[in-house]
Amino acid sequence: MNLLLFVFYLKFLYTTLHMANRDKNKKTLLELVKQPENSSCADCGATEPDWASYTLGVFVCLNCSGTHRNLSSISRIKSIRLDFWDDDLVQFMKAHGNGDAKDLYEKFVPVFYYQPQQHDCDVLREQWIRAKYERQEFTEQNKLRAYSSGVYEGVLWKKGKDNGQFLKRKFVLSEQDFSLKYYKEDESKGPKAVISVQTLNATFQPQKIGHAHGLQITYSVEDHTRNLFVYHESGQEIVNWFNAIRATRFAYLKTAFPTASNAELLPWVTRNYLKEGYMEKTGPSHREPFKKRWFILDSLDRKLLYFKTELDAVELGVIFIGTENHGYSVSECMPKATRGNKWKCGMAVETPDRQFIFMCEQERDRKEWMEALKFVISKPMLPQDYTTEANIRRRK
Ligand SMILES: *[C@@H]1O[C@H](CO)[C@@H](O)[C@H](O)[C@H]1NC(C)=O
Ligand SMILES: *[C@@H]1O[C@H](CO)[C@@H](O)[C@H](O)[C@H]1NC(C)=O
Ligand SMILES: *[C@@H]1O[C@H](CO)[C@@H](O)[C@H](O)[C@H]1NC(C)=O
Ligand SMILES: CC(=O)N[C@H]1CO[C@H](CO)[C@@H](O)[C@@H]1O
Ligand SMILES: [Zn+2]
Repeated sequence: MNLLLFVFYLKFLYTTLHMANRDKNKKTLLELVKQPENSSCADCGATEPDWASYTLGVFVCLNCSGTHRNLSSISRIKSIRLDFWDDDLVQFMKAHGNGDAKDLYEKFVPVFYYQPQQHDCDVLREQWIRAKYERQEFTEQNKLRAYSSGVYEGVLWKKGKDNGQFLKRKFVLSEQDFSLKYYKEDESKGPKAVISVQTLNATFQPQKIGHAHGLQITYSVEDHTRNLFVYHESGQEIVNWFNAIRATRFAYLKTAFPTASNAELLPWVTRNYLKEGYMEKTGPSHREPFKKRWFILDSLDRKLLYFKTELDAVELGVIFIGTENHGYSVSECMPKATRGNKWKCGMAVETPDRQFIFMCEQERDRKEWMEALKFVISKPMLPQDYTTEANIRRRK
C-alpha cells in the first residue's frame, strides 16, 4: 500500500474511534444529568442544566455557568451538548455530581442564609456561587464569621428624602436590642433613626433603585410603612447585609415565638412582594380625578399598600385584603367616569367598607394584579390577620 494512503487510513480509523468515544461520552453525560440530583442546576435549581463545571463536578444552568466562567481559577465550564468531552473529564463528572457537591460545599449553610433561586437577581446568585466555591464559607461550621458576633455595621449609600441623592450613612444592626440604627456624618448626635427588627423586611430591587446592588429595607412605625433604599459598591458586602438582616430577624423570631419550628419561621425572615407596580386610583366617590400611585401587594400580611412614587419613603395608604366570606372580591370593571385618567384597564376591589377602582396601563398588568389579589383572597385568614384588619380599619 502506498504510504500516504496508509497514513490517511490510520487517521480515518483514529477519527472514527475518537468520534465514537465522544458520542459515548456525551451519552454518558446526558444520562447523568437526567438523574434526580443532577437534573436541576447545582446553584439555582433551574431545571435541565445544560452545562457542567469539570473541575467542581457540578451540572449548572446557562445563567450560573456565566458566573462560573468568572471564577476561572476554580471552575472550568463546558456545554454538555455542544462541547467535546474527553474520557478523563467524563470519569471525573461520573465520580462527583450535584449531590456530592452539596454535601461538601453546602454542608454548613446557616438556616437563615438565603439560597437564591433561578429568578433571583444577579448579585444574589453570583455571591451565592462565590460564597460556596470561592470563599468556601459553608464547608466548615461557623466559618461564616460576619454575623456570629450579633452586631453588623458598615457604611451604605442611602437615598436621601429630599433630592433623591444617595448619601453615605453608617448603619449598625444589633442582636442585643434587635435594632437597626443609622447615623449622619456627625455620629456624636446619636442615631438618625432606631428601627425595630420586629417589622424589618429587606428585598433586592436593582431596577427600581437603579443600581445592581440596590436593597429596599421596609419597616413600620405605628402601623405606617416606611422604606429605605440603600446599596453598596461591593456585591459581597450588600449580600452580607441582606443575610445579616435575615440572621437578626431569625434570632428575633426565635425569641418572640420560642415554640415555632424553623420551617414555620423562615417565610417571615424576609420576603418578596407578590406584585408591585403603578396603577391609577380615584377617591371614595369615584368622581375624584385618577392619580398614578405605586402599589405593593404583601401576601403574607394581606396588605395592598400605595405610595406616591416607587421610591417614596412613606406610604400614602393601605388596604387590607381579606377573604370572599368576609366581603372581599376583585373584578374587571369599566368605570362610567373615565374622564381625567390616562389608563383604561379597570379593576374593582370590593372591601366591606368601600369599593376601590384602579386603572392599569395594559391588559397584562390588569390580569397580573387580578391574579395576585385573587390569590390573597383565596388564602384562609390566620388569627393575626384579624388583628391587622382591625388596626387598618380603625385608622380610616
Ligand atoms: C463576570 O465578571 C464581569 C466583570 O467583573 C461582570 O461584568 C459580569 O457581570 C460577570 N458575570 C457574571 C455572570 O457574574
Ligand atoms: C448524579 O451524577 C453523579 C455523577 O455526576 C452520580 O454519581 C450520581 O449518582 C447522580 N445522581 C443520581 C441521583 O443518580
Ligand atoms: C438569567 O437570569 C436573568 C435574571 O438575572 C433572568 O431574567 C433570565 O430569565 C435567566 N435565564 C435563564 C435561562 O434562567
Ligand atoms: C412594612 C412591612 O411589610 N413589614 C412587615 C415585615 O415582615 C413582618 C413579618 O415578617 C411583618 O410583621 C411586617 O408588617
Ligand atoms: Zn443556575
